[in-house]
Amino acid sequence: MINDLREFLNLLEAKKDLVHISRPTSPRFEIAAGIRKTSDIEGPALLFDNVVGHSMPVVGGLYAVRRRAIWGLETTPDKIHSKIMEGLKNHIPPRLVKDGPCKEVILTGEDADFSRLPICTHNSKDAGPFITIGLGFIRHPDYGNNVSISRMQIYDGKTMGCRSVPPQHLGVYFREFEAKGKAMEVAFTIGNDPYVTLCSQVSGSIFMDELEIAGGWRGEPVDVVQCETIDVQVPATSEIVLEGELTAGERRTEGPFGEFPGYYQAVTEQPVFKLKAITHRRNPIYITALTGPPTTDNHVMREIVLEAVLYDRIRQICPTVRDVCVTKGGVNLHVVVSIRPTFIAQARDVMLACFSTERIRPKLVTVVDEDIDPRDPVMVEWAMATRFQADRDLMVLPRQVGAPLDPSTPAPRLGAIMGIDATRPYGQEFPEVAVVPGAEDFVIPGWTDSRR
Ligand SMILES: Cc1cc2nc3c(=O)[nH]c(=O)nc-3n(C[C@H](O)[C@H](O)[C@H](O)COP(=O)(O)O)c2cc1C
Ligand SMILES: [Mn+2]
Repeated sequence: MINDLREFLNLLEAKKDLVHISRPTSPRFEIAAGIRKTSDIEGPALLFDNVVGHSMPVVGGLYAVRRRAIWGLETTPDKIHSKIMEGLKNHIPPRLVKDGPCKEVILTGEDADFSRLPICTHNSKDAGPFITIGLGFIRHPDYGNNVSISRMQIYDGKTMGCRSVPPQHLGVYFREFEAKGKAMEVAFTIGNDPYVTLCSQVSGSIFMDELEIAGGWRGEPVDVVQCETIDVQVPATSEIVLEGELTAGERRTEGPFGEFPGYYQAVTEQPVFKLKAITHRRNPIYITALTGPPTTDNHVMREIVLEAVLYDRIRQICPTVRDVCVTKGGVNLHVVVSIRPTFIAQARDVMLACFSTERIRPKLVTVVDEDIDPRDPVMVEWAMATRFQADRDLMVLPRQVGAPLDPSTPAPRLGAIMGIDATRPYGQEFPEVAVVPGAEDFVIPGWTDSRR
């Protein structure tokens, strides 16, 4: 069982999927450049051991490829959907323990300062350094605990901007505190095990505590400790914990920042986080993640959870679903579903199921037959080219709730959604696929097949 970030890094080291960068590397653009490069070539995770101006190492690109997210949850590609659903259905609440490694060093007062951390600047026009993979822990008297990632822009040693926009839960909680004139206590953890990290990507009911899902994935509770200065609990093995609060009635300019659709997000006014304490492990490891054009950590972390949630929903109306793929280029907005249709227009049913899944708004759902691997873009395109007719098989629903930050929409979150039925016409004669016998098993001496 992977219990913290360090154990995950050790596992990757053993799998030769972690490379140390030991020359001096700047947190301004240079670390991000390394992450961009390794993300583009599906390369290893990077551990920057020698960060200019800091003694803390920085890990980057940890979730930039699917294989590492799957290893992180200690499962395999064919079991990933069921593994994720197991946790979503069998919640195990966290266990409060007295002490944990994240309390080995406690910094308060003047010692609590963001300048101690190697916070990175990523894209050339970003407003400055951003914490990009901090897990926000909050609690609400009625809704309970919540875990989610929000990026944060550093203003100075004690303050940062926190992008929080409803229906995202952090934004909803905060506005309720603010309406009562109260600050909202928040702890951001940096550097967690993959279970805790990925549970932050489940967007379900506001009453759900995402840490219970991490417990479900683990098969045992996540140990949490009470924070020093606020009434919030955080995973005991976190590398770094930032304790503080979002102040009521205060906003500050946040952005620009290169966002998940791949473009700079417009500057907006966002709530302000005031730092009260930093606690960390001895020799802590800082982590940063990239967001921007596909594929980045941000896309992979979300895709893994979205696929499982969609798969489970589709399976209820179409038990003959084979697989669901949130595609690589689609910035989490394009979905391909492979099914064996059992009645007419079932592909359209599948599209509607995807479009009506809670808080998930694909922009395009393509449905293909069971013989098409939805993870193979060539075969998906082949199905579209040969089994789909636009006048008959295209479904366009205008003016729906669109994706946040999609720059092509006429108004924020308002957009058209589209379904493509690339399954063979149901119940009609259709030409048979041409097959060469024996090709799968044919060995070409000295040549390994890299395509599949
Ligand atoms: C690396 C990374 C960065 C993210 N940054 C943000 C962000 O700045 N703002 C935001 O609303 N969501 C962000 N997200 C997505 C949310 O964490 C995600 O939608 C989460 O499920 C929301 O949790 P909630 O349902 O409790 O609101 C990010 C996700 C990842 C993987
Ligand atoms: Mn939530």
